[in-house]
Amino acid sequence: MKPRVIVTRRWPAAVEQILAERFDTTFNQGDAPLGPTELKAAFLNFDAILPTVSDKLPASVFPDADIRTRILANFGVGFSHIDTDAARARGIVVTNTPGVLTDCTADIGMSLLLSVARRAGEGERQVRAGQWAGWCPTHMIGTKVTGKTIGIIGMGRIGKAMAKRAHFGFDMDVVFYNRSKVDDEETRAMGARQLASIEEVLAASDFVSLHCPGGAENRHLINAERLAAMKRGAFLINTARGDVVDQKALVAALDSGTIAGAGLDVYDGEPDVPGALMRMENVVLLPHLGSATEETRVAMGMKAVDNLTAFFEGRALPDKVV
Ligand code: 8YV
Repeated sequence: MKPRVIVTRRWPAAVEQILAERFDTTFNQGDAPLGPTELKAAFLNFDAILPTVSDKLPASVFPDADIRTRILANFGVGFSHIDTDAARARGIVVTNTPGVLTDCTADIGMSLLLSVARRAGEGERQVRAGQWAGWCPTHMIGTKVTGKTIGIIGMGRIGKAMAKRAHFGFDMDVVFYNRSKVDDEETRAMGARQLASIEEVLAASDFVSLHCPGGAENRHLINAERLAAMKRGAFLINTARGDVVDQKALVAALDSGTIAGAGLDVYDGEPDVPGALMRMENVVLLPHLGSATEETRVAMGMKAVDNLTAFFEGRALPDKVV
């Protein structure tokens, strides 16, 4: 008997094909996100659930008895949408897909940084609206990127990839905050300096880029006080998780000129995006595209397949988080 597996959203076709060959797989043909009732039922009926960031899995969705599910093989590196304590308490294993989305997420981070500094979104809107009156020396003046200082909050794989692009591509100085000490070949090669506090990084940086996990531990890590600690004229880039930033405080800081702009790929409560942000010209808004390339999405799916296959063959799990 093949294990019963449910894939909560559509995945790249090549990966779905392998899943269908190896497992008794149920796909979500309509691709609509599952609600709490459907997710709860999935725990009772499937040996494995393959969720994504669009599946909210708080403790209340985990049934207390008759659970069939033994593994949540998450499609994505971030897993703050899963209550890992609830999983652990029920003996459910959780895996993720690190490594394969590092470069593409950093690329989107850099795209946001460049777009907001050089007013690319605003410029594109002007051209498309037929409102461009032609070149002049004072038209849509932005902020120079090359040679500035970038502050990385969370110097993990993606933080380092972002810093590398900024330093080697744009000659930027790199400062960073990370809870544990980071002292390796990669950071030394960039001349990156680890500072003792988030406040020190904020004070030193022309661009602040967030690369820490979401969830309770980092909720509203960037709040009104910390936005005020940034340089006036600095930009905030978020490709991590929306809840890391207090969105109301961000709107206020952008409104009052406390910071110059923001580039966002993630939102608290996405896909809802605050109307106030949508009305601001100095904000670049992307719809969570960090890992959205053909190569990366296939690689993420294959990682989930590897984790799942290892689990059901009783082998060590490549990417176990619980
Ligand atoms: C994924 C991401 O597409 O992997 C992550 O943590 O943020 C995204 O790039 C998403 O999480 C899929 O579940």
